[in-house]
Amino acid sequence: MNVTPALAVMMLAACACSMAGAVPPPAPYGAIPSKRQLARERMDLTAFLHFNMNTFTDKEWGYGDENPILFHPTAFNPDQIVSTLKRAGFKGVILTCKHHDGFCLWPTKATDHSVTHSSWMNGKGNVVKAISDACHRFHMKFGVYLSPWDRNNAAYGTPAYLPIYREQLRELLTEFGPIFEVWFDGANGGDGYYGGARETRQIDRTTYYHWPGTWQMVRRLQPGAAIFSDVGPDLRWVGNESGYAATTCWQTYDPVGPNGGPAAPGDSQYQTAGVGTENGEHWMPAECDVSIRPGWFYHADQDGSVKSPQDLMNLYFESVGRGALLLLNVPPDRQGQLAAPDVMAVTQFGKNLRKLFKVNLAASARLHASNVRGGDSAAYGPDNLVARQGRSYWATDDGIAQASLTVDFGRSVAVDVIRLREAISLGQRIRGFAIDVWENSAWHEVATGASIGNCRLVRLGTPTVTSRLRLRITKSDACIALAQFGVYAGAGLGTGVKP
Ligand code: FUL
Repeated sequence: MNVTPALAVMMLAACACSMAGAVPPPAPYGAIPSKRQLARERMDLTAFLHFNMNTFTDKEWGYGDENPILFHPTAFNPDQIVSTLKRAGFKGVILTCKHHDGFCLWPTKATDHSVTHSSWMNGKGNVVKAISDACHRFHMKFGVYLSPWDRNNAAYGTPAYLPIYREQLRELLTEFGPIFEVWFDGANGGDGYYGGARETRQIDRTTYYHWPGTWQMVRRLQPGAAIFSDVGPDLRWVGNESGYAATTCWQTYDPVGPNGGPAAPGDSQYQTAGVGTENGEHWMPAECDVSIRPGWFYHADQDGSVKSPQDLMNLYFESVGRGALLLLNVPPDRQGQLAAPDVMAVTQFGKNLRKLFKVNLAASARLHASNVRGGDSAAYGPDNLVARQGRSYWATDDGIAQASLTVDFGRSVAVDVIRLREAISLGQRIRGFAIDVWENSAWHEVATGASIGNCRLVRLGTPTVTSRLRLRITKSDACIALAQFGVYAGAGLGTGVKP
């Protein structure tokens, strides 16, 4: 045998482990998440706050010539906004600090087009500070959206704009405490006011913003922040604004430009992002952004078109339930508060979600795995799948890529929803699974799927009464490392369209 230095280290490690009686953990497989990605993936549900000039002009995209005095919330209440979302179960909010029209919600020194020139609070208001302070008070994370496109700025389209954009970003990253996510929009260039020029300006989306340098700035000033764009680097846009990922959605993604070359925000084959790249080089989970209303900004005439709690539950299953993250936009109104229909919808949705996942029926069942790594049940046994805390998991021996887990409830239970999570710090390994229920003295397959990743929710369509359930991992690229198995009787809450 040709013993390379790396192999020698592995042999020594294996030897040391067996001498100590401990079974070594599975080696990571393929791309693995960074610490910041892992932290971000633990926040399944976050809220977008589209609140800016458009709220007051009743537009979706302002031209950039809006008079700053128009920004005038009559009863701005950051605590109402943040506490409502917190109670509903959201883990953080991302505020549109500047949308495409260029109006800045904080007193930036990089442009005059800001709250400083608004009539609101005599120009002394600061929405970014007020929302970020409320987030800190309510233990919510705070993130920023800073539109790269600026239809107000005279310099937009010339090299002079980049330092202005970066200065705005620097202010946001240094003046408002820890930031959990920076959201870079892909909408870029076109017609606008541009300091009075009122013309169309196109930019080269790949080179104009010097994205690697801009992202580097985020890394330096907020190392914990996840960077979102069409092409990551930490989170990818899912490729639609309707809030769903593909049924099979990989945590890895290798973005490609429209002509097969390098990709950039606003310049990628985004249609492929819903599925991602199986076995891709980059760990880059999908984020699904969607609005609770038809528009991103508040419009009074859409008060009757707010998504229902059941709509929101479906979105949760089609995003988080497919391994992606859900970023739900809940836009404040002209008072500067969340409107009553939105408050009702998110509050009820949050209650339903908590009720659905309150009791894991598998936690009181007998679990049996067809293979346990090294026979070490304490370290890698199936009971780890229902442990409430810690980062433990069920693992199989190296080379065992198919295995089953049997859950014996000891009585008949009505099963509605199943939740699976891989131990993603070891990479995405599983490529196929099936769920069987025990009926009339035989196993019957009731669901199959390919990707699991951070989270996979399986709805059985209608609650199924059974005393036993079986999970079969039918395909895996490396030995299995599964972190959670949850079985829930959702009292019909999870029922709906089967994934
Ligand atoms: C899009 C923007 O053009 C919309 O106005 C909105 O901000 C959405 C989240 O992203 O690209």
